[in-house]
Amino acid sequence: MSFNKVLIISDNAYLCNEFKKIIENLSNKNYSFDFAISPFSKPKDFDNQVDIYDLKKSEDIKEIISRFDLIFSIHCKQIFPIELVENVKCINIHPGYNPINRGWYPQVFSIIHDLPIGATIHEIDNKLDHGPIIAREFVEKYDYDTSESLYNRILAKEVDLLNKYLPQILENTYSVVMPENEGNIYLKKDFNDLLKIDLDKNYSAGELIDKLRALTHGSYSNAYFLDRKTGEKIFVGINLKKDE
Ligand code: 0FX
Repeated sequence: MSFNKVLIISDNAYLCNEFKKIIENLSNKNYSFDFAISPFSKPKDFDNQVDIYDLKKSEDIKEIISRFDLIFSIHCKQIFPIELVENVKCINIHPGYNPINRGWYPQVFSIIHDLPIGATIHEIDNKLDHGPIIAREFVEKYDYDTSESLYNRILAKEVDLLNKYLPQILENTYSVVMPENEGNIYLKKDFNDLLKIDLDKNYSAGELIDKLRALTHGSYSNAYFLDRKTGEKIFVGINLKKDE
């Protein structure tokens, strides 16, 4: 039986918009789609009408279970509680290739640990970025990538996978493969632990360039060292340009 009442819960306005474009182009119009965000996201950042769901509140969980039969997490920053996962089909779009890049900011750790990377659509289970895999594909990773350039390639791959697989997910005709192993998982704390550059530590040139590439992402202030006189944080990024 196909799904009908679909909730998209997200904290990423770009992906919400892309999702909206994909559903506008679906040939089968028999579905209803509602969008929601987390309490810490701002509704004004989202083009479409959004509800707010707090997945720590049992009344919100009960409401979701009663209203929807399929839920997409497209970069929703809340953990889906087991009560929700066991009562409604929940699907996650992850900016990493499961199980190699589970967890937080996967492209950062892919650069640091030289891991292959891509994007995954999977069913949510009780562990992070872990359930049965519906679709996954690798993206290229280059020595001249920063976190931002690699992230943008992964986002494009996520949209591409959604485009290809959304009809069969809605029809409930997709198939899954199980992750081969537990893979790698990095958390927000692991990202925070990367940020400080110790001026007295010996890094190889490669290690230091990789650390700076992994922490260079648009205007975010990530990597830093401490000013030798004042002890203030000095943020540092890297600028890379391939010889054309
Ligand atoms: O929404 P999202 O792209 O993804 C994150 C997690 O990486 C992902 O595993 C999880 N499923 C999802 C719910 O949340 O995160 P974002 O929009 O906050 O950040 C996008 C990129 O920006 C991130 O990959 C790295 C970069 N960034 C972000 C922040 C806030 C930084 O480099 N520094 C930062 O302080």
